[in-house]
Amino acid sequence: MYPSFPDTFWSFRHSLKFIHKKAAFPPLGLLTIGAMLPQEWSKRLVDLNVTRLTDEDLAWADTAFISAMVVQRKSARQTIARCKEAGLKVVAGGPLFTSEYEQFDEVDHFVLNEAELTLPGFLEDFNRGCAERIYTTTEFADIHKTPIPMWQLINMKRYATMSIQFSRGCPFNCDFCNVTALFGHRPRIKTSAQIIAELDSLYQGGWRGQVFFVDDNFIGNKKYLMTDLLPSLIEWHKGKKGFLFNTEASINLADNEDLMNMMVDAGFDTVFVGIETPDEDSLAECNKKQNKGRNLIESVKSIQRTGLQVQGGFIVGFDSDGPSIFQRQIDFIQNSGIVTAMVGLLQAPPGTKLYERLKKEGRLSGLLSGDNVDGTTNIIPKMDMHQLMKGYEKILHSIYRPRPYYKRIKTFLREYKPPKISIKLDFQRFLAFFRTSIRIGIFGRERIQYWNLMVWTLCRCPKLLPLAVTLAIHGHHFRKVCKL
Ligand code: B12
Repeated sequence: MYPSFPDTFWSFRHSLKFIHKKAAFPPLGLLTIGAMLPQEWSKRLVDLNVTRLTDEDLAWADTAFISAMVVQRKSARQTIARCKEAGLKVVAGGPLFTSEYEQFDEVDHFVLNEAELTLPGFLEDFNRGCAERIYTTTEFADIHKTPIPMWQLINMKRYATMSIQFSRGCPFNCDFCNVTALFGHRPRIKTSAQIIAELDSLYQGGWRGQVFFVDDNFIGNKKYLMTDLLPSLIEWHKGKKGFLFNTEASINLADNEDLMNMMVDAGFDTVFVGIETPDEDSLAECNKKQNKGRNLIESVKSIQRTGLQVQGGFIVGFDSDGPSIFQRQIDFIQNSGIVTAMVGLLQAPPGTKLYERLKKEGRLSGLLSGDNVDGTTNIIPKMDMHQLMKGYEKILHSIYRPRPYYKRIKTFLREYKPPKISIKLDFQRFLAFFRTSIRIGIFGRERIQYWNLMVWTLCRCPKLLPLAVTLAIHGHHFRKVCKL
């Protein structure tokens, strides 16, 4: 079972209706677990983001395996309660339970951390009828053994994007990020053969469209990428249409032109990068070495010029942030042409260096909401909280209101080199354009900016029209989530 997401930045809930999809991403953790459970077990996957949990589902099952992130906490509680009422055993795993299992008394068994390591022990005991309450480990798994996700458990048509994972872990040590604590400092990778097999299974399952490489940092092992995985992906793409990739990577991607070109040739069109802040002192404070001492705008633009759209994460609330930080962030975002800019307050997840420091300083307060873009935080900032909140709201207003948002799309499209590989304009995409033109182009308050962008794009580079429409749809979603 996969609990539902609230209406967040990354849920893309308000964008999905334009393309007639129910959820943005499938629950990759559960699909992977599905393939690790005994073959002879009958399995059903109930993703509450695309379907309802029925009484018939509950009557059919005898054990519920539940996965969630912290942001799904509320729905996870409700789902667990329903399963228990129906007399099911509940087995829980994934990020939410790994970080706060003590809060879930009703769960029968916790299989925490990476299931490659903890699930076999649980299954052995479970089959013998003597399963313990908690299975955990301090080791990191060898993902060469991770099986192909069991795509048969979902109806792919309900999702906007499919996901696959090439690596876990990140070579950097940003002090607010828990990735190294959770997944290690040395990136662990799958082989190219594993990735090609996963892509083949998606292709044979009928998927055509976007595939998200859900890596913490896709370029953690550049050597293997350039000598093995990317050449294999370039080869795999030949003769196949309708597949595009996106991923997450660090800004030093901009330093390697060959790597960027190979990614584009392999079918990548978007990359999410943690920019965080244009302030050098704040970058030093959080140990974001890879972003320091460089012209960040120029790095972003050189990635865009290669044919990769850059999405960016930004943070305010560092100790070094002064009152000018809000306008500096706004100017940076507008000038960089980062259309999808995720701006959050600094938060300190347990397990991070930042958490330990603020604990010592007595500057932690309350639980994390699990959504790092909802304007909440568990830290007591140096800056006055009221000033920080006001500044934060100012950033959201200044980057997502229609006028600056559409201006930023143009800044981006001016720089962006349209990649050779693209998804053809089929009937579904045409319908999405039609719906957008009615909902945004006629009824939306941003209609003037919308039509202006359409005409501008048609005249400048008609090939980029589908991208312009997609970004217009995302803007609509961001304004709804930010209540602008
Ligand atoms: C892809 C991804 C996303 C995607 C898609 C998420 C989705 N719906 O699938 C997007 C971009 C939307 C996203 C958004 C966010 N994300 Co995110 N995301 C990831 C990422 C990079 C990969 C997740 C993944 O698919 N992994 C691959 C699968 C195979 O791994 P897995 O799910 O962890 O499953 C393994 C184990 O956990 C376990 N397992 C999982 N479930 C179960 C269940 C059972 C029963 C068992 C036995 C075992 C088990 O077995 C699996 C194999 O080992 C992870 C980091 C990471 N490396 O995992 C962060 C991560 C999950 N995200 C995180 C966060 C905080 C967020 C956001 C709140 C942050 C934000 N930037 O705004 C948002 C919230 C989402 C929302 N809609 O509001 C945190 C979660 C922390 C927590 N304790 O909850 C993580 C861990 C990153 C981090 N630095 O801490 N995210």
